[in-house]
Amino acid sequence: KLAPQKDDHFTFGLWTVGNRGRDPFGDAVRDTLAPTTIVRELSKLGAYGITLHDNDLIPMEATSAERDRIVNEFRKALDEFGMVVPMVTVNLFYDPIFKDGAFTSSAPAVRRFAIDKAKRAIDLGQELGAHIFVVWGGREGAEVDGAKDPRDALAWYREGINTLTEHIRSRRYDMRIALEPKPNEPRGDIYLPTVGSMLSFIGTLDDAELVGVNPEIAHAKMAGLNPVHEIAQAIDQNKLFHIDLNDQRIARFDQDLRFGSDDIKGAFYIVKLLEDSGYDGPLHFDAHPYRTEDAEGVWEFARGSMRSYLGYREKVRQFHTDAEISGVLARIRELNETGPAVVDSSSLAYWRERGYAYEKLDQLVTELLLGLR
Ligand code: 3MF
Ligand code: MG
Ligand code: MG
Ligand code: MG
Repeated sequence: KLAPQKDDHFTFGLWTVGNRGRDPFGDAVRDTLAPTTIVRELSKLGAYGITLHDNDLIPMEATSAERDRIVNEFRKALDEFGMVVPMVTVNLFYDPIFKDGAFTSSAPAVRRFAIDKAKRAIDLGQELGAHIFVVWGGREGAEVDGAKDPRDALAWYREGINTLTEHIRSRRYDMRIALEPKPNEPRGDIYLPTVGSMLSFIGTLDDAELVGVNPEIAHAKMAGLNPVHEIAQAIDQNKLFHIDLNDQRIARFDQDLRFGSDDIKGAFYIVKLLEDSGYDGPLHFDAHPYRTEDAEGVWEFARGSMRSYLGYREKVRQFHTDAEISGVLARIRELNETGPAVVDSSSLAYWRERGYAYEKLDQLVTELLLGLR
């Protein structure tokens, strides 16, 4: 029942299972995994596809001959193991060139370099068959607001994204851009920190139709927000182009925990929202195995991510078919639709005193998730 199938559309970033466990206080604890090994192992576990940053596959300084050789070898592995690449992204955060921003760098030369790098990553995505290009502006932020006017930064950011949509249109690629908000880390503050701010920014772009969002559960939680509401707002505006599934404790550093491993009720409502809304894009895991893990733990992490999603999906099915839960939901509807039709002086007391039966509903969901139903 919890065995992942290709048509579940589970995908992983090369950088997720490939994460070597470095943190700000400690060095790598695992060896580098070859991209082709990741493709093979994830395919065996039932994943549908792989996503990548340009530099997860192609080193920053590769010659064009090296690049072509690497891409060919990777495509061979994709074909051999029946894996697809639905999304490609660009690394605009690792290289020290980007320490004061990429699209929002104060230096025009860096901004131009960042835009060209992103265009090349879009071309790579096209070559690998991707239809989504994610942009996470990890260095688009500031610690010193005196050094750069945030209005300039936003204008440069807009110019960068406008150039990318223009590139996609002029090449006639079947590709859309998904912007990924994050409130902070690695910058002290990152511009456009939430889904809501990203959606409003998208409305100011030249080609807003081509641009949506890639919400990440952990990023919403780092800002103390409710990911269900963030994702719902994206769905409401037809802008949920992609999603990063993981988990996170509130008020901590970026943990990138395995999806559904920390906040069980929160994960349940995320899966419920995705399933009930008919989201049919990739179910993409952007998380890291614990730093304590060896290679075996890495594949446990991957297996667990997919099993958990399927487990939550099964709980959503049970939610919809559980007679007692359906009964409470019917009672809630009835309470709302019967009773005095207007709130006026004669019905004030009724509307003040009535209950909503949410305690009962919440307890039933809790028991469902505890496996007691
Ligand atoms: C950082 C992230 C990023 C983005 C990725 C774009 C390295 O917290 O979530 O992962 O998801 O760069 O897809
Ligand atoms: Mg993240
Ligand atoms: Mg992410
Ligand atoms: Mg991260």
